[in-house]
Amino acid sequence: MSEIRKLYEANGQGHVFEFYDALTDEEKTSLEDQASAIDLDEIAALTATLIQNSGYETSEFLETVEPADYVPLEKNEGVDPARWVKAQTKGEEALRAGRVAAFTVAGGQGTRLGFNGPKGTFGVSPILKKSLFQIFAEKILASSRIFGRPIPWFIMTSQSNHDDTINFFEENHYFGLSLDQVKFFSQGVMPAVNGEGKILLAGKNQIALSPDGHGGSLRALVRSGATRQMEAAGIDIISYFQVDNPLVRCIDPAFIGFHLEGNSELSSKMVTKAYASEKVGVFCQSGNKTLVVEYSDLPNELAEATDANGKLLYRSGSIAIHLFNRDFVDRLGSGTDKSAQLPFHLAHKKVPFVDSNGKKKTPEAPNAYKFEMFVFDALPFANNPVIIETAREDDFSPVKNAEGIDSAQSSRDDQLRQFARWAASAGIKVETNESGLPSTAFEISPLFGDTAGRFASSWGALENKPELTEGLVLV
Ligand code: UD2
Repeated sequence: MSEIRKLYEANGQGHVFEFYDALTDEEKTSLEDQASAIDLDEIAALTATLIQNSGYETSEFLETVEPADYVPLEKNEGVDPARWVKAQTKGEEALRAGRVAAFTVAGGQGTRLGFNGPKGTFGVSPILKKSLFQIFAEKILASSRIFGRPIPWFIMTSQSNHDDTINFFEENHYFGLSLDQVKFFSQGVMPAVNGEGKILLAGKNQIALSPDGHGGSLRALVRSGATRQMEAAGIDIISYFQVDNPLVRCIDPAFIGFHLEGNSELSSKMVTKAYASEKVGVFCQSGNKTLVVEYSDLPNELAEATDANGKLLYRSGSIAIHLFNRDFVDRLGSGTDKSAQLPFHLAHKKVPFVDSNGKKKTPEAPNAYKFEMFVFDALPFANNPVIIETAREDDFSPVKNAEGIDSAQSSRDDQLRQFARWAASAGIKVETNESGLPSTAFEISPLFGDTAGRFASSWGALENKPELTEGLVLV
């Protein structure tokens, strides 16, 4: 019996090799490789703490929790605009010095959207239906041109969408980026287990594996060699964003400036929550630690509490836009510092499996537990975390659902509203409804202008200014 099989037997997971003897040599090797990559002690510990003790411990800090501090937006009353100008300048310097890389987590399965393919390939722009990846690529290209340095872009995929993602970039010639500017790596996996902690088989030679959450990106950045490549290129700041948000400013100089000024290891953007029950995590403070409390963990009385001005007290919504210091990613992602490990969270899901007779079963109710890490759980380990406010309309309109809130439609409308604001501020007459939605649908490429100011200067430089007609695309 192979060593790995013995280890599984000794750990009460021998059933993983139940069909082993009937497998081909190739299948045997594949199963052994999958099995070797799993840390059985970790699975046993997670089963004992998370499944059998039912619960991720949030109650302790809730006794001492307070809203986290943040830098309010420049336009808010009482804010010194010079602070923002200084941050902008500092961030621009860092960009000109080539210290920043863009990083997208794109390993999620996108089940809620019901789209069959890597989510980044989903078309979202109003007229051209540009994919999320193309929009990010053009924003990164625009920043690269402005700051005179090709900004590297790291993309984390998962095993199931890795090849399709790379093929998409190849077919589209990297959207104008150079081939060596875009780097892909796949995130880690965790096995699904049943209520007793037994690892499930997805096939006779296949363990039921799923991505280890966006928090797995820290490990994956280190394991893939990405942080070493960054170090070699002189990059010490990683601009992190999710694949689902076409409005995100992939590279934001002022944010970078605040991060540097605060000597922060991990900085985050917040938006004021639209309403108490909005499904975003909330930035909180507990003692000297900053953390994000997921909406599902925030008790109603805290979610609904208001301050003296009637504003939500816990209003700092996390929109999953962060800046990481490369050193900090190395510290957490390498796993060498045992006191700084991201916790796993539990998801109870329907996972198809092979039963002990070798029959494939598709469960109708959740039958399995998956383990995922969340990237914002790195916050309590970070020195001097900085949180800045951002205008939702300039940074956040994710595509998560097939319809309704956070759908392709709502995100398209938000993109149109942004284009209309930029056009209006450049002196173009744009007819809008009371929500700011233009009556004429048009599109602005990030390469024409990626901010109101740069749009205005490109527009000003046009010799023959086109009419703002339905379907106009400014490239
Ligand atoms: C996330 C946050 C929520 C809020 C919101 C903003 C969590 C638990 N909640 O909600 O607080 O900030 O985003 O949009 O994160 N991904 C991977 N690998 C994985 C899992 C996810 O790369 O294993 C990526 C995925 O491709 C996507 C992002 O992480 O880009 C977010 O994942 P999600 O859709 O599961 O997060 P969501 O909407 O529940």
